Amino acid sequence: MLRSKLLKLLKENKGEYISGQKLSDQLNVSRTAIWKHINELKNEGYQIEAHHKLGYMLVSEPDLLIYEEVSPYLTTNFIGKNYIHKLVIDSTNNFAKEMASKVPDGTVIIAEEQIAGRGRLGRSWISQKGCGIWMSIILKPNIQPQEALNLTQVAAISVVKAIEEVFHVESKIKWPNDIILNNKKVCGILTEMSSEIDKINYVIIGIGVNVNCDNFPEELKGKATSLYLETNSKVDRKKLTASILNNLEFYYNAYLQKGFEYIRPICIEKSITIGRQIKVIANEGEIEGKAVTIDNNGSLVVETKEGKRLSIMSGDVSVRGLLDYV
Ligand code: BT5
Repeated sequence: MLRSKLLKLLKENKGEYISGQKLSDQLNVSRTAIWKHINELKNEGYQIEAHHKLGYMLVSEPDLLIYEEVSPYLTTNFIGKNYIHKLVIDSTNNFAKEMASKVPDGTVIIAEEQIAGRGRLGRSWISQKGCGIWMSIILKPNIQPQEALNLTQVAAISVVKAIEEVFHVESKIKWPNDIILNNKKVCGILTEMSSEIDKINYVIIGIGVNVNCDNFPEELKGKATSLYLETNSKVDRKKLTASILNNLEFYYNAYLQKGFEYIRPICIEKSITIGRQIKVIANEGEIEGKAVTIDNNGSLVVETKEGKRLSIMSGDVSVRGLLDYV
């Protein structure tokens, strides 16, 4: 990949000129080819100064989640090796669905803006331009379809760990798919799959993180937040994207090799739901009670007023004292 190699050289010499001749010698291509690629990079937002004698100097990189910007922080073996970046898309989960059968395990689709970002049950997900991480990861695990719900938990702990690693702030998981920071939602996860009765074709994990967003529509005020709003400083989306993917590969492998028991203690430790009074809208109807634990299958165990213990595989949970349940 000439482009990546050229960018690497420019980055290594950031703030200094590197001659066109040196670039063409090192990359073994003509100076015209270098010039063409430099122009392409400029069009993408790289600020590159060109001097007829001194050559080219990289001044700044664009704030885009393109592969060349995220990959220096990636330590994965398969997640993100195939990486598709879009400036605008309807929904990365929709695009992932169209691509899933044709692309390798671990493919990442990421967009700067979604115009029809989706939540669960047909709800919408606000995904403003350039301020968040809107991405979908295609996985092809050899597990039973009913176990795929565990992957939402795998993704949730990966996001929590990544936020901790990069920004040293502790977020919590509102079972099963929300990440909460200071009592507001900073990230949502949408897991979708295609399967036969006993075999998964693919799972799509859609992750939306509000990173540098500084305003939300009226209906989300008081409910949604961003890392920027909570930490008061603009945050590096590239590092966070890579860290989420690094953690995801780690916990996904651990889950596949050691089972849900391995990640269960982390899900419990990071849960904001357990120990609190909750309301769940589940297949079984509306259930009210205290969230007691997460069991070995990843289900939420709820104890009702009558002292009955119920295991819930999936559902919409409101936690008393949090967001809209008071
Ligand atoms: C979710 O659904 O939280 C899943 C969100 C998944 C988004 C990612 S982005 C990449 C990928 N591509 C997609 O199209 N989707 C995934 P749910 O639990 O149903 O929550 C949806 C609710 O969250 C909405 O009804 C709003 O109340 C609220 N909401 C919408 N946008 C938000 C935002 N940016 N931040 C916080 N809350 C939001």
